[in-house]
Amino acid sequence: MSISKVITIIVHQSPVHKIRQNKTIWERERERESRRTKTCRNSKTIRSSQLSNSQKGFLLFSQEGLSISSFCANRLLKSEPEFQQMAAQLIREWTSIQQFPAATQEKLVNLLGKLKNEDVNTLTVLVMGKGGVGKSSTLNSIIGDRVVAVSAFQSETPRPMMVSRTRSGFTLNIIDTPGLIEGGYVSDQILETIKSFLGRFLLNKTIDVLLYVDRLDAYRVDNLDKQVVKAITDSFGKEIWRKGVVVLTHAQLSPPDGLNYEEFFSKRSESLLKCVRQGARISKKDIQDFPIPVALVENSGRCNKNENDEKILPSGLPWIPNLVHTITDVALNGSKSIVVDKRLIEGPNANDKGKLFIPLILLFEYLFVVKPIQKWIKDDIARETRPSWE
Ligand SMILES: Nc1nc2c(ncn2[C@@H]2O[C@H](COP(=O)(O)OP(=O)(O)OP(=O)(O)O)[C@@H](O)[C@H]2O)c(=O)[nH]1
Ligand SMILES: [Mg+2]
Repeated sequence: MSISKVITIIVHQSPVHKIRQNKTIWERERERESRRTKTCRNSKTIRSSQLSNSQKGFLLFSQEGLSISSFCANRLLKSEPEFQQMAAQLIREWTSIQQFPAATQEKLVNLLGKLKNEDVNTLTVLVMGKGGVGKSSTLNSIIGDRVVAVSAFQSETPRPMMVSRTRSGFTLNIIDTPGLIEGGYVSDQILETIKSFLGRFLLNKTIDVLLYVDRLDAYRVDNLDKQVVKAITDSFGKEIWRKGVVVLTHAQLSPPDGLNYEEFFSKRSESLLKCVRQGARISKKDIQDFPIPVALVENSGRCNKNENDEKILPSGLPWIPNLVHTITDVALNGSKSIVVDKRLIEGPNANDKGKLFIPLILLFEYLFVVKPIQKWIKDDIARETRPSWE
């Protein structure tokens, strides 16, 4: 019997399933659960061997959005590759779409219909960027549920995580990744973790859209931004930017004095797009042929809403359907999706690339710098005239 079947049975037979159908029992169970979570928090380590399979399955589902013992689930999943694998492969019905207001739901269903009409039945979106910029929050906003952990103060995404949802035969996969910077540099190790995750779960499948996330309310673009773009390009190829969307979070901001919102947005997006162009070494012509769209996002619960209860940008545009619309356009823009093959998984990453040239550079240095200097010193000594008192 497959692992997912076993878990489905466990969950259907678990009290959670029954509780969900009955609100008062559910409420009582939550109280009991919060007591259990406290006990978990107090115990220093949780070993998976201390848990039965049904408890593991139970925790797995709570990690995937049932919001029970998420603390315990987090701990278990962080330490258990086998269960990360199960979580990643779990495809669930996209029921949380019903959390959106009717107007948003209708637009989303229409967009999924548009993809299906073009024979696109699966869409895989890779979310990348620096740490703390709102990658996980954006994933949660698109799904309409808090499926991945979010934190203001520390990285809550230690390794990649794929969330898969189906609706009327269409599957949406979104891969959340850890921030690429560690200790002020692009981390090779994080890039390797992302690649090996893709190799495990998406081998010979495709990445159809890249969401490159940053904040709208950051005023400067620096060399580190360029390094992040370069690292993504070296790992996935220049072509990934043909499938790219620049996503700017914290969109509900007051621009600095002297600029109105539109001006601020256009300056910020221009400088980021320039950084992407330079970091990815894309020519001006290429970028004109394939402009990278920029989408604004406001993940905060304090985001303004319109009369239909949809979260809106300062311009009044409902941003969730707008973001999904942009994703759909990029998916259907005619350029090829990125195939996750062995070459991509095992290929060099940003910082490894130059290492191949190190022996050649050392040889060059020896032959054309060290050797001539040695010869020059020897000749000089030979030419030296001895003083008369010696
Ligand atoms: N006001 C506001 N806060 C946001 C927005 N997006 C994210 N945040 C907050 O920013 C903090 C970091 O968000 P995350 O979604 O965890 O960021 P991340 O990029 O996934 O972070 P790492 O996984 O650590 O790399 C959290 O406190 C979020 O609530 C946004 O659009 N507006
Ligand atoms: Mg995150």
